[in-house]
Amino acid sequence: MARPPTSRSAAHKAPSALPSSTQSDNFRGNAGELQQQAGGKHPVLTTQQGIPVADNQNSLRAGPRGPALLEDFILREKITHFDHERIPERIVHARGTAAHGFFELTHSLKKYTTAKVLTELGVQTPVFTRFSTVAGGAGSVDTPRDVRGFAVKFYTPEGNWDLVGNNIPVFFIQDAMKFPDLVHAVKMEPDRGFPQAASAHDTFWDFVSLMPESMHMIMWAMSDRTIPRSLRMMEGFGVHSFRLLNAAGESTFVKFHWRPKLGIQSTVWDEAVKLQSADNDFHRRDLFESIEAGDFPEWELSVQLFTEEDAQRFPFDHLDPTKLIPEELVPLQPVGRMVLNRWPDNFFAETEQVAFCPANVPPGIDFSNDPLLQGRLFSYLDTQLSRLGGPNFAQIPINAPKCPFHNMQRDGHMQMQVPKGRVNYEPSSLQGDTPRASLAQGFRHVAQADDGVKGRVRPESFADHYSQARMFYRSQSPLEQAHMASALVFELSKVGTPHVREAVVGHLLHVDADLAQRVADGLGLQTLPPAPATTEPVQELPLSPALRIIDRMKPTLQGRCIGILVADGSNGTSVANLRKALEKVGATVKIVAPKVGGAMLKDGTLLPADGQLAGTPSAVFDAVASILSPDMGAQLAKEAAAVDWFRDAFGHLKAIAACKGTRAILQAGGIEPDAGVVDPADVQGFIAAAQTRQWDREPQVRTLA
Ligand code: HDD
Repeated sequence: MARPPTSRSAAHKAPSALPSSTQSDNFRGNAGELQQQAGGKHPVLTTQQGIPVADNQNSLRAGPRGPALLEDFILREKITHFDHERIPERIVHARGTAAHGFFELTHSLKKYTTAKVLTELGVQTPVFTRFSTVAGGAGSVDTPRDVRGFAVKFYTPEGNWDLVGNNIPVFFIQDAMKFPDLVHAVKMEPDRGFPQAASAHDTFWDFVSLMPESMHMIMWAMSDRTIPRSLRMMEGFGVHSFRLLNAAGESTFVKFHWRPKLGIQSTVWDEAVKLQSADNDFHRRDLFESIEAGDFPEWELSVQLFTEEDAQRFPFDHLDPTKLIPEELVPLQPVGRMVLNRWPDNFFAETEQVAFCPANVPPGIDFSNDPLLQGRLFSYLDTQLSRLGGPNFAQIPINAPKCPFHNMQRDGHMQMQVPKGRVNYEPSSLQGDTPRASLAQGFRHVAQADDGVKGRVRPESFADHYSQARMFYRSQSPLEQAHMASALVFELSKVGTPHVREAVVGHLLHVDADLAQRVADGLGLQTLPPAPATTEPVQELPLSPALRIIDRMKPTLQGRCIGILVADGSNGTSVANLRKALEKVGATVKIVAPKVGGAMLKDGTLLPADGQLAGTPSAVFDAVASILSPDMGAQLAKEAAAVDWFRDAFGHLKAIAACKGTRAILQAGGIEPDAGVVDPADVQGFIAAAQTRQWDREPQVRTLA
């Protein structure tokens, strides 16, 4: 076999692209010429120690075909750094998407708090907001059925305030003592390592069946809230009662609510499932694209304020995090808005390294005795010590306050500051510039008398596990109730252990007998299992229509995306007219074609495509349209991707604007056009239909429990 030349004279010809001063026997095959494409002025590549690097392609070797040398500090440093590029992912909320923005106060809460972020009108407080799924790992998909984290870091002039909430106003458990059990139960099962990012498995439902306090949150988890259409269309909740503290030392309880400007909207379950294959990054991409387009997501911050005396009159204990305060009971008062307007420069440095902690509150905000909150106050700092590698993570730019900060905390791993002077303790008399505590500006705690008997106790006022679960279920529209029943059937059908399935249905009997029956029927149970014993009677609480989603979907195309299918021979004028009309009312339009290079229109112009048909299923759109020649329509009617495009759009209750050429595809998909299927020439009709989902269609396309 012929071997490459090994003689020095043949092998060591320096590449001509190198300046003559760098040509030497030590360099060969430097691919400097490959790097000329970006243009601009490039700084010299260096090691971490600042040593300039001459060759970033070839490791140091004993001869061109010889072994690599240990001496190669450049190679070793590069590989060593790479080997340590990953840090432990969050045990929960590992998959996250974040953006920068600002919070602007519109109504001062001066009467209730001294916190400047809630009292100074018109000031834009910088924020960094991270949304997340809970159960899945960092590389899991965006659209499983799951609670979404909604964590906001306000960089206030009095230090960082982290409002670390969810898109659901209640939680599964009442006491932080149960959090590790809950998380172990919902994450992949420890012996088999699956399922990923899913609650539909035995361990989760086993835990739930033995923890009746989870039943209210289960109703939310099984509702359409956990399959949001977009991060921009989710509500957010601080969940717990917090306290506000005013200058006179008076305290008021507060609950925080975020409401999206685009309104709240969810997907349908089959769509969420298909999105998992269509686009793993569906939510992340949507947020990225909206911010890049200058279409900045916005939320209104509202508060519910109430006193201890008000709380005494509630038919539940507001310190129990499995309870919400219906807005019909304590109205929401809007106080400000949050706008997310800047995508992070670097995912790892910002989105991954950001560290939220519910204990981060500025003076004027304090905690309630909610036992779940009390446990959280400990957990986040603790987890960050190991996740971010030591006690100095607050110095990482994304975590550092944007106001001045000084203290005597010193040293430790990754210390980035170089404190000056002899004094690293307090009190001291040696230096005039050392930080001192300030009674006037410092954090004050609500002066509250607590003199209970020590014990591992649960208050009796936490014993009612079903009344609000019932209220939530019965407040939903019939269709949303059917979605919940179907979600329960889906999840429990993935549970292999019959007694677990039956135990959950037993709990449902306390929530709503009809719901229990529907789920039992869906599971094929021959008889209804017994309801577990309860210590408290289930109360008939007033219903809260504000908890629905379907009725509250905003009739707008803003924030929504329409796909238009075209192919060779499509009528360009029709496409342009439709696109213009849709964009005029705020929709984003994407062109889909059999080839990503685009379609050669009837008039001979090439219309580039945003997506290729086979890789851009209709699940990623809010409504679809098509403008096809009869020939192409007939051809595509034989194409599974095209037939699925329309069949799924129809099944996901989306409006369809289908030209005559498309009818063959609809026929192939067995679609019988209804009021939500219009002609693309009827632009206004299409816009009206696309602003909502075709809810009336649902019973025709799927059997709900
Ligand atoms: Fe938690 C992360 C929200 C209960 C312990 N939690 C985390 C995040 C959110 C929440 C949004 C992700 C923050 C980010 O984007 O980095 N958690 C909640 C809500 C809860 C809740 C709304 C109940 C009302 N959490 C809770 C309890 C405990 C924790 C009871 C422990 C006792 N949570 C953690 C954690 C995490 C976390 C393990 C994982 C990573 C991290 O904190 O930084 O410490």
